[in-house]
Amino acid sequence: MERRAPISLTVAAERLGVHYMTAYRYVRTGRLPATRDGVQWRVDPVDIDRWLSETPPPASRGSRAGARHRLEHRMVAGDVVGAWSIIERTLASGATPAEIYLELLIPSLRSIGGRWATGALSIVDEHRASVTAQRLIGRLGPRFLHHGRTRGTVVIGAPSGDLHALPSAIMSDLLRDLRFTVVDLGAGAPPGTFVDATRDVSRLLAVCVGVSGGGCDDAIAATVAAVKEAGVAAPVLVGGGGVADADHARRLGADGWTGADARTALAAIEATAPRPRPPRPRPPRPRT
Ligand code: B12
Repeated sequence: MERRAPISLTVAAERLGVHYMTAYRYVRTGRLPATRDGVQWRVDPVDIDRWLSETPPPASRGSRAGARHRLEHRMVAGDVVGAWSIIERTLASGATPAEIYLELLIPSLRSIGGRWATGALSIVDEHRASVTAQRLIGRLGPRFLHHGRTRGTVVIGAPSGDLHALPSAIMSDLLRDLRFTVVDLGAGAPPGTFVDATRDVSRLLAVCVGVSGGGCDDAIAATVAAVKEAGVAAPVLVGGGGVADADHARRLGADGWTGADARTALAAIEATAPRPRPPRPRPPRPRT
């Protein structure tokens, strides 16, 4: 295996998600191996990986943060059964399926992406974690389906060239939970596919193009243009990590920007829909 360069204690603390002084205490008490380089402490990234995989955060054992931490490590290990049991336990302790996505799965995926970007995880780890996430989403999906009339239809997907399918799958479930009908096109959908998906749907509210990384501007612009040229009246919203801000979205021809986060995206999409009808008041019971 390729040897990675030692890292400073500041970087080690960041990766462990603790304050510098806490990491320093781990070193001074011998819990985290480190070597002296002049006045600096140096830590082997392998020891950080070992620590993260073996040590649940002590302050949060049994808590949502602890579950998130354990989930991330089961995902990286490709352990679907272990990962699912963490989700089941969290659901049993009162979490909603939406909270599983917003507080456990999305932060875990983001953390895995960050650790991959800094070299702490390999591309194999990232792929294994993505496939595990896919299976977890498959098991959670049915829990977001509700009976009854929906608020309208949303077409969602990632454009040609973007291989990230998990964001639109997760967003689709969260939208179904909010009582929308969703046509999820997944990753790499060509402009014509977005157009075709808008045909014959009931009460189309929005066409949403989500992009996870940069470099997809041409594909997004082509998708927006194709939907507009087809005469689709519903707004086209773009967002995700690959669209920097509302100005960027406008330059791509879109009607709106969803932000780069699931919560802002849900709010932007919800704003295109009529407000849900409040529950009908029950008629008063006749007095006997
Ligand atoms: C899993 C993953 C992959 C998997 C995807 C597997 C799959 N089936 O989806 C694989 C391994 C294939 C992959 C490939 C690559 N990836 Co990748 N990947 C990730 C990772 C770890 C998780 C993505 C994910 O599902 N996140 C969970 C979702 C739910 O969170 P989210 O991405 O923040 O998405 C939210 C927003 O987009 C938001 N949203 C806001 N508005 C809207 C609107 C709509 C319509 C939608 C749908 C969503 C949305 O909702 C989402 C929910 O919160 C991210 C890390 C990260 N930060 O997320 C990197 C990441 C997105 N990948 C990255 C990179 C660089 C790549 C590669 C270029 C790597 C390479 N050199 O090959 C390729 C690109 C391939 C391509 N052509 O697209 C970078 C992008 C950096 C950038 N800004 O450009 C990230 C951020 C990693 C990093 N930290 O550097 N990747």
